[in-house]
Amino acid sequence: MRPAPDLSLYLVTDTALSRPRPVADVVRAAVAGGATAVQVRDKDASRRDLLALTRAVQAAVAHRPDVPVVVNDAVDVALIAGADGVHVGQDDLPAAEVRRLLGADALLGLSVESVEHLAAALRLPAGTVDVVGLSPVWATPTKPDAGPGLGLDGVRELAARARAGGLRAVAIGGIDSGRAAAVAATGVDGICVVSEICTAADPEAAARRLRAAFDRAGAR
Ligand code: TZP
Ligand code: MG
Repeated sequence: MRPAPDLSLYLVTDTALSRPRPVADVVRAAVAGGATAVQVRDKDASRRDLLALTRAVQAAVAHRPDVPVVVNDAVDVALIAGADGVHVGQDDLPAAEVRRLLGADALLGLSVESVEHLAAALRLPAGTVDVVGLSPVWATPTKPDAGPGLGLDGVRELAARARAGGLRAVAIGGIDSGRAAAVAATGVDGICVVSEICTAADPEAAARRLRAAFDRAGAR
């Protein structure tokens, strides 16, 4: 059995939004504040730089083996770094192929933006995908091409379908501390956050606020 990590507050990194701070410093602070999982995401980085970034993030949370480090898209980088998992989108490598490469113990996430995407994920053999990222909850400047948003009702419906099919669900897009409780109340297993943490003057405090909002509303 794969361990089921706590995905309550899932930080997705952004190198540009973290500047001038190194991403690893933001990650360390966010985990101190209560982030429970980290995804290393940098669309502009070369594979070589993404590997270095992944290793820096792993080093920053080495004292917290309960906090998984997941790599966005790059299966090769995840394998080389010995990361805990990979997150892919609809246009990335197919989840079944990624699972085959990663083995049974890795955490595999898949972005879904519609009922159709989720239905396709649920048709995959059990154990292929662990968690779906419901995306986006709201339109967000962090990912301008992410679409108009599922809204809270959309997230609630998709989270229920995912859960009924044995998948965990996290939500991403436009989540800040003011909105975190409403998202938590939809029944998702976690909230994914980029800008609210990466642009915060105090990422530890930002993570603490988000985590408190999630725990209050989403406690299960
Ligand atoms: N996928 C869907 S929305 C998004 C990603 C990576 C960005 C979310 O960023 P923010 O700043 O938390 O809205
Ligand atoms: Mg992708």
